[in-house]
Amino acid sequence: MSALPNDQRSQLEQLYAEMEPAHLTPLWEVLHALVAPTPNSPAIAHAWDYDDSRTYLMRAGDLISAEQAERRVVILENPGLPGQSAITTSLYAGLQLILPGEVAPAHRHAQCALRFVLEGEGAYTAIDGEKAIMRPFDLVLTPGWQWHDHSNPTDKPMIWLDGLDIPTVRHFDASFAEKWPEKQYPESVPPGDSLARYGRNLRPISGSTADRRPKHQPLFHYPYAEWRPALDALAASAETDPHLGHALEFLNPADGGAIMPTISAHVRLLPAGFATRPRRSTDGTVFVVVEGAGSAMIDGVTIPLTPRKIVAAPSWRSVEFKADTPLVLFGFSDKTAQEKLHLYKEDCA
Ligand code: GTQ
Repeated sequence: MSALPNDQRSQLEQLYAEMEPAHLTPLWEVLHALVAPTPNSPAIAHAWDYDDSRTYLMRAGDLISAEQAERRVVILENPGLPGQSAITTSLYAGLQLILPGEVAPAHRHAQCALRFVLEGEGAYTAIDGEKAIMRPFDLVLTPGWQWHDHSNPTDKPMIWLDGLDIPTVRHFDASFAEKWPEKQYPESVPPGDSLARYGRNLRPISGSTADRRPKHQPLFHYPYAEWRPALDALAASAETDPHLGHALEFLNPADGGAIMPTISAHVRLLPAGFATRPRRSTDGTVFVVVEGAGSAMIDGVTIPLTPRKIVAAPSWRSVEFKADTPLVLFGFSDKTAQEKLHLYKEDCA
């Protein structure tokens, strides 16, 4: 809105004051903030050091059990979104700890979750009674409304990064959640069953065991042992993309689309010495360093990258990565949700 003469301004202010008790407000004062010419996320670029964050998580482990907490998680809260339990405008992230012998009890909720394993080996998430036994840098999904409990039968702590669409579901006021009456949902099939059926670009044809999993979401475990060699194979056969390096998206084999309705996830490999060209996209993204060293530059701010560092890159901020050694990153965002709404945009310089 252009500047207004004082007299007009004071009469308008009088009108606003009288409108306010009727819960009416003037669009013209806020139009350009509401219908912004380009995205202007309140989220800010931020990085969490794993070892520092882990110290607090382990202290929580001394003070509250997984069962008491239901989920013992330290939330990674974006400094630009205080009090919102959000790492980007649409996504939530947290570090979850399961100590030896603990069970995080079975529940289900409308929200979709992913787990990206950061420490420990041999604990499992059970989804509708099927265990996914977790190893470092495995990706494990909990699609919406599926029963899940987490257990650690090993003698070492198990820690993973949770990524959920909590702010998205909150935006739509569509949250539902239920607890299962027992600690664990009854085991229904052997561990790894769905990976064997749907994880090799194959699927059962028919028969009584063909449809154990929901048709739209048959696979929920994407092991590091499979995705890491896939990145090397891609690097050996394809040119390096100037904006992404060598990048592969995790797919839902049911439809060839993103892993879950609201969350997309990918991995990328940047060869040693490689620097990406600047790129921005409307999907605020959470990155996790899997291996290597280098740096991220987000809107001109340099963030050193070391293993297990977690970085939030908000919507439409210019992102560049530089690899000092071969650098492997995992990333997740709301890209698939934005695509469904015809909102997604990217800009590669
Ligand atoms: O493991 O089910 O970080 O329900 C937040 C909410 C994890 C879970 C979180 C959850 C979970």
